[in-house]
Amino acid sequence: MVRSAGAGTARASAMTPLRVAAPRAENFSGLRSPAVASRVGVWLGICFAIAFITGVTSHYLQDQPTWLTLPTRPVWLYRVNQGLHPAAGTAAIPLLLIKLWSVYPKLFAEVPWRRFRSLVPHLLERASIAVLVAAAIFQVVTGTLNITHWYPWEFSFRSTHYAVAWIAIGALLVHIAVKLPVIRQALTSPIADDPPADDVQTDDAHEQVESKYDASQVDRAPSGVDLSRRALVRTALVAAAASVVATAGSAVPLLRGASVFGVRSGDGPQGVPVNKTAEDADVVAAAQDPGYRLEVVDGDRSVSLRRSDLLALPQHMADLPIACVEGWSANGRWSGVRIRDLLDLVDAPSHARIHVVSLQESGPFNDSEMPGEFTEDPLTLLALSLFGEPLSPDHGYPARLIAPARPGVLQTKWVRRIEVLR
Ligand SMILES: Nc1nc2c(c(=O)[nH]1)N[C@H]1C(S)=C(S)[C@@H](COP(=O)(O)O)O[C@H]1N2
Ligand SMILES: [Mo]
Repeated sequence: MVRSAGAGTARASAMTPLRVAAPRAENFSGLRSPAVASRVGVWLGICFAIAFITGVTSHYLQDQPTWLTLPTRPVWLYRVNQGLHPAAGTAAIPLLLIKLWSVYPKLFAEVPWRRFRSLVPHLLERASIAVLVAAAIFQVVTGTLNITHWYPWEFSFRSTHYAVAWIAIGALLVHIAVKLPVIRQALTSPIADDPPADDVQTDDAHEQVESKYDASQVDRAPSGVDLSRRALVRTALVAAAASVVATAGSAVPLLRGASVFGVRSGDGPQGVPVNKTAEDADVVAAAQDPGYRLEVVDGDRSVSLRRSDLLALPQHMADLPIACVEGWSANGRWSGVRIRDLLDLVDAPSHARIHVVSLQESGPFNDSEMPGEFTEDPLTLLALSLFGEPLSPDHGYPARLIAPARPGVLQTKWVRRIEVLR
C-alpha cells in the first residue's frame, strides 16, 4: 500500500487506492525492535520448551532405565509426545529466522572495551548468545534431517541431539535471565511504542534514544510501504502454524491432505507406514522359512513354537499405535498372543524383564528390552496379524512386538527369541 506524502494515519491511508510497491530495506529497519524480538522470542521459547520436555521424555521412554517405572497408559502417550516434538521444532524454524533477522544488527553493536565493568558482562552475554544460536540452529537442522533419514554426518544423531538440547536449554535460561528487564519492558508496553533496535547500542544509548524518540512514527514504515511490527509478529506466527500443518499429517490423520511435507503418513502396507522393510533388513527368506520357530527361554526352561502353535494359543486384540521417534505415527488393530501368556509357558516370574531378538542379523533395532510393567500388561502382544490379516513381511511377519505407550524403535519386528533377563 502506498501512502501519499503527508497522509497522517493508517486509517487515512487505508482509504487511498491500492497500489503495489515493493518494500525497501529501510522499510524494515523500524520493525526491528525489542518489542518484536521479545514477542517472537516468547513463542520461540514455548517451542523450545515443548521440544525439550518431549525430547527428554522420549529419551527416557526409549532408554528404559531400571530405576524408573514407565507408564503404560494412556496407550497414545508416546504418540502424542512424539507428534509434539517435531511439530515444536518445525514451528521454531520460521520463528528462529525472524528472531535472528530482528536482532542480528546487535552483532555490530559497540563493545565497551574501555569500561571494564561493562565489558565482562557484555562479552559474557555475547558468548551465551553465540552458544544459544549455534545450539538452536544445530537442533532444528539435525532434527529435520533425521526425519528425512538423511545423515550427512558421522556422529550419533540421538546422543548428540540429546546433549546439545541441554546446552540449548541452558543457554536459553541464561539468555532469558539476562534479558528479563528488557523483555519485561518490551512486553508490557504497546508494540509500537518501542525504540527500533538498530539505534540501541548500549544501555546508556537506549535511554538517549528513548527520550528523543517519537513512538507514533514507528508502527508504520517511514517511507510509504505499510509494514507494521504487529503484522510482522502475526506473519511469524502464521508461518510457524503453516510449517506445523505442512508436516504434522504424519501424526494427525486429519491433516494428512494438507501436509505436503509430511513423511510416511498413512502409506505402507496395511495402511501403516514402514521405516525398515523386510528387504532392507535382509529377512525376506528367514521370515518365510517353514522352519521358523519362536524360542521362549527362561534360564534352563525353554519352548520352541511354530507360527501355527502361536495361532493355536489364545488370541487377543489390541488397538495400539506405532509411534516412531521421528514423529510419524499410525493406529493399528493388532492381534496375537499376550507376552504374559508366552512367559507363563516357561514359568517366568511376574513382571519379568525380557530381551527380544529379531531374525534381522544386524542393525541398531534388531533387538530390544522390555521392562516388567510392559510384559505384565494385557495389551502387550506378540502380534501375528494387523487389521485382521496376517502381518505383511514389512510389518514383521511371522511375529512382532506391540505394546502400549512405547517408542516405535522398541516394537521389534520379525521376532525369533524372547529371553527372560535375571
Ligand atoms: N527388527 C526390527 N524391528 C524394528 C525396526 C527395525 O529396524 N528392525 N524398526 C523399528 C522402528 S524405528 C519403528 S518406528 C517400527 C515401525 O514399525 P512398522 O514398520 O510396522 O510401522 O518398527 C520398529 N521395529
Ligand atoms: Mo522408528
